[in-house]
Amino acid sequence: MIRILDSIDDPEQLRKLTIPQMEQLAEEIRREIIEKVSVKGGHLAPNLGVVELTMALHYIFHTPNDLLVWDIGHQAYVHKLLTGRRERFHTIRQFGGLSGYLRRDESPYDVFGASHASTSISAALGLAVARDLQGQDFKVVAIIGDGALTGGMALEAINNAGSLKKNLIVVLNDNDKSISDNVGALHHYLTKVRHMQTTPSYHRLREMAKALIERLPIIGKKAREAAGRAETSFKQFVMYNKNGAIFEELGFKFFGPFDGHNLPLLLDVFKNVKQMKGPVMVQVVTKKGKGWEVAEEDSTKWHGPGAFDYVTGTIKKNPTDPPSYTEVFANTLVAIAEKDPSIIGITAAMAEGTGLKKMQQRFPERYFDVGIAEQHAVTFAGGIAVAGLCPVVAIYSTFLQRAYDQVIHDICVQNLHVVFAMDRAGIVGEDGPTQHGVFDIGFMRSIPNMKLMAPKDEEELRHMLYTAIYMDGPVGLRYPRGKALGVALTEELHTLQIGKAELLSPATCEEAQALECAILAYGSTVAQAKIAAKELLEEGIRVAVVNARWAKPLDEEMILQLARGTRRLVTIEDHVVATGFGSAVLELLEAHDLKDIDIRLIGLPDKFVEHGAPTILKELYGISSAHVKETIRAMVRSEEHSSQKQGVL
Ligand SMILES: Cc1ncc(C[n+]2csc(CCOP(=O)(O)OP(=O)(O)O)c2C)c(N)n1
Repeated sequence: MIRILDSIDDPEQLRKLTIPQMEQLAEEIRREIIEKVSVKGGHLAPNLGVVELTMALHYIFHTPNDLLVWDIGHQAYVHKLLTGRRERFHTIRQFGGLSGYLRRDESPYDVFGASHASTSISAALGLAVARDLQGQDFKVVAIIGDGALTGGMALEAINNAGSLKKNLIVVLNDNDKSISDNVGALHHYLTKVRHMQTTPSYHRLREMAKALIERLPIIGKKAREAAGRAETSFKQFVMYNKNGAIFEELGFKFFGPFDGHNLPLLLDVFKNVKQMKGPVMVQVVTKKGKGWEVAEEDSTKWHGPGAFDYVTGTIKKNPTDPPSYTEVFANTLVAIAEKDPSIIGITAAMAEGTGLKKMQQRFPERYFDVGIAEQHAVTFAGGIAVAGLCPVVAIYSTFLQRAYDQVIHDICVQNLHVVFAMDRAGIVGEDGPTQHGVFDIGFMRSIPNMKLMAPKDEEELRHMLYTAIYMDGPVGLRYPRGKALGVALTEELHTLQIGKAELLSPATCEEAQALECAILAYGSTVAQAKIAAKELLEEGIRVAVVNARWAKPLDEEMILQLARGTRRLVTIEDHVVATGFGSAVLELLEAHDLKDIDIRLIGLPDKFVEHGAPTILKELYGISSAHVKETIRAMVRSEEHSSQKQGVL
């Protein structure tokens, strides 16, 4: 059968379809997304939930002249399929392929890049203000989920938009879920609004709802039919009640909740709100995973699965794989919390991703999901620390960027004991530039009082967490995404000496000093350093390998000894070179006037690293044993060369 989807090269073709054709297209889009995402993984449930919503928006708004600003962009696969990217859709999230989020350089339909939450209303308001200043005439629509609405930025933007009174439409895609269950008072409030449809009080408000219809400038055929039909249809059409008034009080016209899978209804609603003046909010109720039973039943599991079998509905996983760093972190935290009632776990809407779900299950009273609110999470932890308890903020490195001032102003200035467990540090892979955690060493290292460490493997991660919990002041512990190394885990936890590196080979610093070079590796890159050293030995080049453990404080004594002995250092880290661990080593050499040490820093360049498999990206940017080897060979050769030259002279 010929698919309608194959004839949609841009939204203009969508606008020519009849309602039955659009309904068929919705099914084709769902199938396409399930099949293509199954190959390499990606965001599934959020996209299945917005098929009709996306179609209705592109149908009514004249994109790309009218602007759709998606929040996060993880739910923009349907948008991509409808805006000329269908043929490349199978490349999504792969190196050289389509991004898994929005990118202005990918399509004129991607109005504002995203992937971190809660930015859409701010960006849309900026676009609306600029439109008016420049005397232009187009619509601006922000589409934000109920999860993203818990982020402070979204509320700041609503506050601003409600008073600026610009023409701006905010579509609230309310599926009752963040990645896990949504949280917070605002969430409870929206739940109440949704449930009003089915409560007796609804009937008392029916008259009020009718009055609302009068406020709509166009009553479309479908809307009129819906309004005129039996009460159940009416309920589906439009609802206005005192609960929704919170947004009205803030200066928005509020409409909803509407069934987000009823295409004719959505078309009528958007046709109406398109005509309106001032800020408008439309609450659309959707189901995450809609149309695929397994994903509807457990949308958290299917939020962003890895590769899966779409026939059986099972996620592919190798049972012999070692645990992830996240799992080891979470198990260790719970084990420590078993004995220590002062431990508090805090997450900003990433209970599954950070492993803190385990804390929630074991110690619900000592676990806090604060919503997508990283800034609040950090200062909230500060309050807990002042009271003498031990908050552990488990957070992705990239999302900690959001809370930089809080880390400085609320935690470090006061030297509070807060543990930052920075998951997904380094190159994360397929989620790309906005999600790589490659700036954290730099932005944390530069803050007074902060201490920083990174483990070489999962066993060391456990002892580092223990160390972080039982030391003073602010401390950050970074560890990578994905599978750990599979090393054996010991029973007992112990603290590590603060600022002390581990010399992995040779056995003593004196022996190391006599070698040709020392590799100082931070965190997960120790593995590459070890391989490089072993292979160089086969070539007759003998190098020392140091597991640096600490980026702050550095093991100054060991690094200076090795520098003075070998005269050659190579640093390696899964982080940008600028401001990173290697830069810290350079600063140390400079401070001790060691200007003639041959030192090379291996890390990421001054550019945003694209998306793709971590192995591809690491190879490309030289975070690899091969690059360490090449670098050291070149150092040794260039010196041999220059000493030969000196001999000739
Ligand atoms: C600042 C920030 N913190 C955390 C995340 C991780 N994250 C990605 S999607 C998501 C849930 C978003 O929920 P919602 O906005 O309701 O969209 P839905 O997936 O339910 O459609 C979270 C927490 C993020 N993208 N940005």
